[in-house]
Amino acid sequence: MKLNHAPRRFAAGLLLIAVVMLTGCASRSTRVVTAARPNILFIMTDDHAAHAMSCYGSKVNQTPHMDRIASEGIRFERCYAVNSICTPSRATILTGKYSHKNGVPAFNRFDGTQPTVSKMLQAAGYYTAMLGKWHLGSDPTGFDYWNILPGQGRYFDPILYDRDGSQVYPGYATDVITDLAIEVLKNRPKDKPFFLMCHHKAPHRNWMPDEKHRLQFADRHIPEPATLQDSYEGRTDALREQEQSVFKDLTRRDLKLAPPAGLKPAQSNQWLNVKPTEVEIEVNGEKKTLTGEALNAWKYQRYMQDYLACVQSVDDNVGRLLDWLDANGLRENTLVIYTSDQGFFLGDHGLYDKRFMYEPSLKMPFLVCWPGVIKPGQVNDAIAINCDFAPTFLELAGLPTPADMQGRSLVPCFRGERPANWRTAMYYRYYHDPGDHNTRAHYGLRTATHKLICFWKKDQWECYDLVKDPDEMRNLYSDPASQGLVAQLKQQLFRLKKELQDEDQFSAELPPDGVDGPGPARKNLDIAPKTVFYGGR
Ligand SMILES: [Ca+2]
Repeated sequence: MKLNHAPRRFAAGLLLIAVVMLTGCASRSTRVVTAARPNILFIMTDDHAAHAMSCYGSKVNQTPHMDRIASEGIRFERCYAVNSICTPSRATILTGKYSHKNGVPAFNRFDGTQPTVSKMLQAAGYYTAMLGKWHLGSDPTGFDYWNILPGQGRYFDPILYDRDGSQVYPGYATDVITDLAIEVLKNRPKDKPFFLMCHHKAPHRNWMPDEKHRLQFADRHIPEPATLQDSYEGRTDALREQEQSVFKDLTRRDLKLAPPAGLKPAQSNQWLNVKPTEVEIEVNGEKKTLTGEALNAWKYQRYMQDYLACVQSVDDNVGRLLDWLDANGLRENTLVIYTSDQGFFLGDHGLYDKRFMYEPSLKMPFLVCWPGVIKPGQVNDAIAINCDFAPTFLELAGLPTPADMQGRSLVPCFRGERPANWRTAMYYRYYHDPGDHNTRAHYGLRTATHKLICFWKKDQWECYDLVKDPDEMRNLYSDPASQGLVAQLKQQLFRLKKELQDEDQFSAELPPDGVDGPGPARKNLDIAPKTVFYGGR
């Protein structure tokens, strides 16, 4: 295996800082270097958009505990998913590779025999553990301990399974997964650094909050985004054809409308899957039927109230974990990361879900703190991608990045540095077409200032000036004055596509679905989500 040794030097420097900080004596470094490799606590949620975090300037909620990670460490402003959907992002994080290299372009099963960062950390002496939402079809490899939700898992009384079998955990998934994370940390071998992936289900669809947080948001009016009523003028067919519209595609199940009494289970299911064009609600004891614009506005509120309530529970639980690290003397030598597998549309362009390369979906929140080593309160605008996470973990462990990983370590950025030849653009590719939301396949390029998107099956293009038009409303692709820009971006796009060895693998045919099917250790598990309905109000 050809190895890139440059990151090793960065790691050595960083470890030395940690050693000096921890021991006050560099001469003992040989013995202490191994001990000083930081613990890594990687907290990842599912579908948490950066613009639903106050440290990213949210207009809709406050996340004080996540903000604590940002204020004590570093907030990345430009961290992007290379394929904005759950399973592919998880495969990319584990392998440091794009979908066309790790074999997971859509909801297909991950081949766990391939090299992963968890295997490399484990071999280097880390205690490795994985908890919560895995969603890769095959069972985890490279972890000393794992306990995961089958498929999507459920919000209430979740089932998790490990090597030995499955168990129902009474309670709310976000609390349960945090409890389990604390248990793992308590029981870990103390003579090794740990790498813990703590993956929450929340705030994934269908956004089911616990009662405490639901009530916090139940009567709150959530401001609408400026692009909620986007008419898609000047854009390609893709926006008009998608089926992830807040107004048109939320089902009664998503909206938590209660099925009429007396329906048989199959009928009830059918009723819940309807995308309603009228909804009866009750206000101050009076029944009222909503249609048209009033119903649209109500759907947005219900969606966002539930989504944000799920996020709030995550924020509380992030606080619990940080407090636990503090109380147990682990903060100083634990690097904590908070991220999400991709972004999400919060009514932006009238949408929910992700998939598209537009900013709300492309952008991942990425916060890192490591007290004493990472200077507090930093904001970094280097273009980072989820392929970078694995090389980052490896450098923290003093390991080089294998040459076939497609990301670079972000550790220099933690120190406020921008390494020479850092990428000036990132490449994106989405495959799952038509998928669950009839989202057209596309690839594209994002630079610090512009974006070019190609919906390749129809040869339709979009181009945006992200400085003048951050909401991506004005497609410049056919604008006569922008033809030089478009040509230059196209050249860059195809150069990057070639460099990354994207030879249109999976463009004609996707591997079969497999992530929600029965895996080796989860036969006969009840994986159906249980929905709590609270009706119209
Ligand atoms: Ca996701």
